[in-house]
Amino acid sequence: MTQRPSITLIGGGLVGALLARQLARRGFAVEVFEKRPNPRHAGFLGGRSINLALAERGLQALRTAELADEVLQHAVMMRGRMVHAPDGTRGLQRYGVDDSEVIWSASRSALNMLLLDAAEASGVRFHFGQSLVDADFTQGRIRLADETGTTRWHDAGLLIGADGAGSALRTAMNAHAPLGERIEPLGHGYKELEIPSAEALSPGLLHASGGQGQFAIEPHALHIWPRGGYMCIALPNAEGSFTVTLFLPAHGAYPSFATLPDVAAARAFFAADFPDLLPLVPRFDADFDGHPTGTLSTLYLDRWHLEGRALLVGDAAHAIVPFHGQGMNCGFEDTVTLTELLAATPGDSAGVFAEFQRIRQPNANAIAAMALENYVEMRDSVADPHYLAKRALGAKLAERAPQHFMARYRMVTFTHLPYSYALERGRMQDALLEDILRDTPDADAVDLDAAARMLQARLSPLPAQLRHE
Ligand code: FAD
Ligand code: E1W
Repeated sequence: MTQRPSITLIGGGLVGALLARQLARRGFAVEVFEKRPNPRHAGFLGGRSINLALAERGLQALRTAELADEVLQHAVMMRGRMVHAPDGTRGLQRYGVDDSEVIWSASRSALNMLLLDAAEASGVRFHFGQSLVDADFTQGRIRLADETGTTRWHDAGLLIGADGAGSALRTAMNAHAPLGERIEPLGHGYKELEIPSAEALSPGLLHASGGQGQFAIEPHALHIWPRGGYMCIALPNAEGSFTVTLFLPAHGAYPSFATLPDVAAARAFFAADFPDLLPLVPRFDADFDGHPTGTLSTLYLDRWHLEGRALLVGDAAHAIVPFHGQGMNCGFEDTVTLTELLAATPGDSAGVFAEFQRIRQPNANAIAAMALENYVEMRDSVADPHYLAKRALGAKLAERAPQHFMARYRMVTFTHLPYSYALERGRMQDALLEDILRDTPDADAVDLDAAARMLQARLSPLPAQLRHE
């Protein structure tokens, strides 16, 4: 039998906890050092709710860990995007034809706790309140600080960093041998606000908004208020509330976070640009003042590993902007690839780490690019006639020739096709749509038989097995 190295994971967040579970189930001894205190202890509960969209890739990883059903029990189904136009009208654009193509809103803290419980049940040992501050890769040791700031050295096994976008393991690796780090700030920040459950809002408002049971607005949707250079979104929480996120330029001309110096200015901006949303956020002032303004960047590295000694996964290796809702989903895919590779050749960590990067880096780069593009698409193009014509023609072609055309959003969100394939295929499909619309700008006037023939001549069929490989 091949010797299985013991594994030292840094970070017990979403990706670290799931990876720990997967590795333990494959027979690895895993210990995890997590900076924050144990979230399952009293004191943590009752914090504000932040949620994330879980899509097919993340779900598939959870299935391999036998956790998908349990996660979905606590999640809220989102059937499509509900677009709230500046004039107050709204409309649901379904993500798929039926409820087999939906995404799920999950509570970040509940999901994290479920994954910690599951990893522990598989034999993982967690050390909370222990943050990595340094690593000695020659000696195979890490330096840890406890909550009092006291540090100690600890003999580490194979080191894996799942410690997020600000990874301390990455900093230590980079000091040992440069990783070719490049951080590209988006220049936009975000602020989280809360729409309480309908019963917590006034009865008058409940009536005015249509009274969706305990939810103030349609629960089974991802809500978007596109406004050109910026936008708000809202995702439902199982308890009936919604978490709203305002995305806005950090600096520059009004409106930007820099031009909203106090909460009165922020409220005036909201009243002018999101008049239908503001009444649903009764604690606007406290939320805006009390919640930090988040920053957004894309992280690119030339190398994710230090020979066979240390590897970065999840946001620590490839943090992206959140506009495709794929950061966690991508990190969850990482855990499946890495676990398979390590289980296949546990004695060759250098080979495994290199192979992991070879497989995952092109995909991480592809979703990074698509996430950036989706911000522009979300906030601006929803009202752009050319964009709408392209989308309409794409929908017609997908119906007419489903083996040859699939919207990029669907490839990313509802299949396991590599992200790099979705990006490349999307470019080719886009070029075709542009060519057709150059001659016939009105999507309804396009000769669909001719367009389908052109599509079949120019593009190879999509892979046959689309949903489950
Ligand atoms: P993290 O979740 O950041 O976890 C890192 C862990 O490491 C934390 O527990 C942290 O405490 C710990 N840690 C940090 N430093 C140390 C240290 N020195 N020592 C020990 N432990 C340490 N993704 C989606 O798929 N869908 C979405 O809808 C979505 N929405 C998003 C919205 C926003 C506004 C943002 C910012 C991101 C969103 N994402 C979404 C992305 C998602 O949050 C990340 O991709 C995901 O959290 C990455 O998981 P991770 O485990 O790699 O990192
Ligand atoms: C999803 C934070 C976040 C999370 C998401 C999405 C968006 C916009 C944002 C992309 C999307 C689920 N998206 N939704 N509708 N069109 N594109 O699909 O997760 Cl801002």
